Amino acid sequence: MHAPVARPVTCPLCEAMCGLLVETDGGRVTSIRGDADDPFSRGHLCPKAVALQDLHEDPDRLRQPLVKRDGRFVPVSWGEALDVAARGLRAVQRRHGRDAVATYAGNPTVHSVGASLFLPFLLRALGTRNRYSATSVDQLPHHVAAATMFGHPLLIPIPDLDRTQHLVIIGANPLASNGSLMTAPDVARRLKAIRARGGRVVVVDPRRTETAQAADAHHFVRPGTDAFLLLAMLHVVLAEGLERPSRARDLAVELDVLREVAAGWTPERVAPATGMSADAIATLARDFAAAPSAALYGRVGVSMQEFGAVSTWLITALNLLTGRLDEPGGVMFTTPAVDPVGAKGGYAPDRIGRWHSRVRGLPEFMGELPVAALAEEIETPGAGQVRALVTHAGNPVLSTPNGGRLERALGQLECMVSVDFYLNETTRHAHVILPPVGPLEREHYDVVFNALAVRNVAKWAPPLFAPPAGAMPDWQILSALTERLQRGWRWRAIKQRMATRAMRRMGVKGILSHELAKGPYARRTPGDGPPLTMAVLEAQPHGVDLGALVPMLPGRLRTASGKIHAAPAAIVADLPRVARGLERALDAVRGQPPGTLLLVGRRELRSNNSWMHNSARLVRGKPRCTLLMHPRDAAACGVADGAVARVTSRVGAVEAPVVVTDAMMPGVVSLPHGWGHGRAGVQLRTAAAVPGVSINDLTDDARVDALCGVAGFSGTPVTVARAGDEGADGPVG
Ligand SMILES: Nc1nc2c(c(=O)[nH]1)N[C@H]1C(S)=C(S)[C@@H](COP(=O)(O)OP(=O)(O)OC[C@H]3O[C@@H](n4cnc5c(=O)[nH]c(N)nc54)[C@H](O)[C@@H]3O)O[C@H]1N2
Ligand SMILES: Nc1nc2c(c(=O)[nH]1)N[C@H]1C(S)=C(S)[C@@H](COP(=O)(O)OP(=O)(O)OC[C@H]3O[C@@H](n4cnc5c(=O)[nH]c(N)nc54)[C@H](O)[C@@H]3O)O[C@H]1N2
Ligand code: SF4
Ligand SMILES: [Mo]
Repeated sequence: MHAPVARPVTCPLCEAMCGLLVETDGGRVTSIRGDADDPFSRGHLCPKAVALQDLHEDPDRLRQPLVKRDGRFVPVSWGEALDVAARGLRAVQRRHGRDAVATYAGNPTVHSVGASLFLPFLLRALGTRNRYSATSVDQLPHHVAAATMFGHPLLIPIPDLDRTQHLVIIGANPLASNGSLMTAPDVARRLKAIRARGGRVVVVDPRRTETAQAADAHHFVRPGTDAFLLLAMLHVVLAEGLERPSRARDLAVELDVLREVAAGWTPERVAPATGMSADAIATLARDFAAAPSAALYGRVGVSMQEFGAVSTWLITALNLLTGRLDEPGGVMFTTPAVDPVGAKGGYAPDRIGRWHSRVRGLPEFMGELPVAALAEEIETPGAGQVRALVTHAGNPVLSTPNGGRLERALGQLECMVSVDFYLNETTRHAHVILPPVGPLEREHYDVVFNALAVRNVAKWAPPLFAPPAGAMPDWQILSALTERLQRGWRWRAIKQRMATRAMRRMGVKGILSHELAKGPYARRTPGDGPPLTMAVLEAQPHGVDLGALVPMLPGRLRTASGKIHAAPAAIVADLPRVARGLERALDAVRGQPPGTLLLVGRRELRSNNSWMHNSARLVRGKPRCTLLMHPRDAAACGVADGAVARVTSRVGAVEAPVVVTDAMMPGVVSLPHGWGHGRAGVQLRTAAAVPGVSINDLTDDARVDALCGVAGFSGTPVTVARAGDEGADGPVG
């Protein structure tokens, strides 16, 4: 008989890193609860945590590699699957050149320590410039601002949530998302604590979100106009002398450029475009600047838009000018035990566009191209055309703009290899699917999210379950594929091959031990605690608290100048485009074509991008893939609450049930992303029964931030009508 045992693990689903206690009996999960002994999450968990059991047990989760033969997937051995994959990719590269193979890395890659350590080797072995990832439908602008201002794309300042007295949240809904670029388990408690200590929380969002309802104040803002709003806030701060001296400010150059930039951007000028009154804008800036401590925080609502990079930069510039950067209660840099920033200058330079996409000329950043360009790179003939694709932990058919077009393009690939444990909307187009073990069958350490957390912490968890015989974690699949691709390389590539082998021999734990020894806690003095080693982490399985964030400047800067660039030239050069954008936005509010509404996305607590809808307990209840509309707009479009609406954009149309609510800003509608599981050939039985539609059958791949190429999801123009009222034009998602 087995006695049940409860072991601490970390939830890998979102950025919050909640500690969980998972009780198992034999090979089965018997319960999942919050780990009260985790020093960071202190017992918190959300409804998704228990769904880890469903994921573990899911009969639809792939456990054996699949190869497509005559249009049907057949299970094969690992050796055969890896051989077929490597042969297919090498054949395409031999015939058409290295860039003919594209790669796409999805979001769970960064939640898997093994994958994040070993994917780079595969990318190097492929040596293609057609590298894509979820970054360009997400946080790319944050990396652009961090790299150009501080010298490294991962030097993203994090709100010091537990000490701030004033938090302004622009385009984020942490009560649903559990926080992003702000790892903070139990964000609801932490926001409540701000108010309990006399501080304020202010939300700027085109929807009165869960977070807005729990805040002191909420302002509706017209989607895509945050850059105008932030420029006006900068104007107010400078015109009214609300700057504050600080150590960070003493390290900054180009402050005079900020002054030039802000001239003319008065609240009165931008107010009609943003939908906020000039008074409200000025008050927002004044209150922020006057608070004893404050953090201005923006997330996907401001980064996934046409002025994403400018908006993200302005947020940091405002924090800098008002003395909030690198100060307790403001926005601060982390000191992670395993440091992805590294000792020297950036692993990626601060330049944007060292090369460009072939068809549209979109810029490279950090070695990647914007995924909005992937479909056209596959479709457009000529030298350099993409003819093969490797996806890792990604579902771009549902998560990238105009996913329908990408989906059609995938059908035309000569070879597609997916490392993924579901046969879903994307992987069904693959020729080979290589399924890794599930999250409870692999080790866990958050290399990425510890570098983005509101507190310095570290935690290691060995695999909860031994992987089934023959099964492999991501890192073993990736290194096995890499080694096959390296076979037959000439002597000049020997070094790379040796490096891959050496890393593979070290394994994930060995690499982490090595990195810990190079990290900031390796030589702690006894007063601060023992030097942080793997042995210490193993002895403290609930996690090790390394303290609140501490001021890190100037030591943390990685710019060549050793200074903070308050107004990086590459970003400032984009301001004329922003000015034109304002004129366009002003024209639009004056004479918007009747019936045009602006579409935004949303998340809710029981979702996790596109891939957890196969858990019955997470999809139970009322339909959640609904179109939220203001009563005025619903009336104007002739749709009633509960009716099915047809939503049409330049690129497609979908039908979704309507929820009429004054939580929406008039003129704006909201659909969640990650749905659309009704496609044939998808092996997601639970999800397929509540399929919803994909917002990305409406979003437009032509709408990107021209500066960095991030998808411009926010504010996609759409029309809405009662389903069945219009002629049958365009595809239905
Ligand atoms: N439950 C759940 N949690 C998740 C995820 C999930 O899918 N489900 N996904 C995870 C991932 S990958 C990420 S990146 C994070 C994202 O975390 P968040 O950034 O908090 O994401 P959202 O909850 O989508 O909040 C974005 C908000 O921006 C608003 N918005 C849209 N357009 C605009 C605009 O133009 N301006 C402004 N000011 N606001 C706008 C939307 O109305 C929405 O309320 O969440 C993570 N956590
Ligand atoms: N319109 C609109 N579009 C959006 C967003 C939005 O707010 N609005 N949000 C964007 C954001 S922030 C993000 S991050 C992207 C996400 O976009 P993607 O990263 O492309 O997609 P996910 O939905 O995260 O799908 C993850 C895939 O990884 C697989 N998987 C899960 N765990 C593992 C693992 O450990 N190993 C491997 N190999 N596979 C695994 C799942 O089966 C699934 O196929 O979507 C973006 N798209
Ligand atoms: S908030 Fe939920 S999904 Fe995110 S880490 Fe915690 S338990 Fe997991
Ligand atoms: Mo994301």
